[in-house]
Amino acid sequence: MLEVVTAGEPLVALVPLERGRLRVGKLLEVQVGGAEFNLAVALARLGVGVGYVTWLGTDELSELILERLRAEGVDTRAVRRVEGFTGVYLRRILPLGQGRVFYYRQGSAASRMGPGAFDPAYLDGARFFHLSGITPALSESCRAFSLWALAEAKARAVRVSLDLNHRRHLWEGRVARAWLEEALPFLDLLLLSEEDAEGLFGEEGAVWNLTVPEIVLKRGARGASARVGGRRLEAPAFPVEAVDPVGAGDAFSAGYLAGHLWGLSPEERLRLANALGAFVAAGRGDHEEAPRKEEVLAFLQGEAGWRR
Ligand code: KDG
Repeated sequence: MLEVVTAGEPLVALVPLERGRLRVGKLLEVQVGGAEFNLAVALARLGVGVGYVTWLGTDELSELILERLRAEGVDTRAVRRVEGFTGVYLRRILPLGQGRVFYYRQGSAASRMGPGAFDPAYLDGARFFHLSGITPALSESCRAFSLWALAEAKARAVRVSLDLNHRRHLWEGRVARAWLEEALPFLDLLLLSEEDAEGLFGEEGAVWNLTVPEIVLKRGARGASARVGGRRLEAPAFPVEAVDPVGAGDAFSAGYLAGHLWGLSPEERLRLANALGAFVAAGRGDHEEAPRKEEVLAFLQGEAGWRR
């Protein structure tokens, strides 16, 4: 039984083994990323039944992605193979910690998804449909796909969550905001980073006025805040040495969704989400360090705000 269905573009991530400029030559590790892919893996490790929707090409990298999904126990029945290639992204971290990504993804198989890219009956019975704001930024057809999929989920009484994940290299803030206006009526849960809140709305406070029943603001090392119904909440982060924070936000969102599925209180959902974010930020890779359910529960036991 699928509890969560998510849709998006997987990317092969080329991650340098050490910090520094790529132009001088660095060893790169081949990993897999993509915001929804990371979330799907993190949920599967928590024991949540999760299905991933995408279009994969016919190249070797598509095989790698499919293998990884299967190995992690993510349902792939709605993955479609089409002519085309897999998107790639290259990471660079300078010695003082400034990170940057370089995308090679325009025209990829997944970026050609559009309305009808999967059979919407796949959503039947799911508790959540999850999307990131990266998918609508990929192409005009993906923009249409995202709104179509949100409407299909809503029509099937599947709750909808969106992780805004604004990627400035893909679309301007003005365009992202216009899309969000269209998506808002479908949303039950909006997750976004503090940086996106300030970048897109000018000031963080404006986010709390959006008409979404539940809003979660990720503050990285400063924890998280939420508005659930009319109630405002705060939760501190777990202190970690951030080795590679890319993907920590996706793990956070996975933890928050799992908290809903496990019937946790809003406070506990935030604790669980912060813990998942900490696990992933403390290791290399976009999702490699996402914990199993028993690992994260053992970590949380004895922590303030955790009574299970
Ligand atoms: O949240 C992590 C993602 O940003 C990363 O895995 C790659 O999906 C990605 C993107 O489009 O930047």
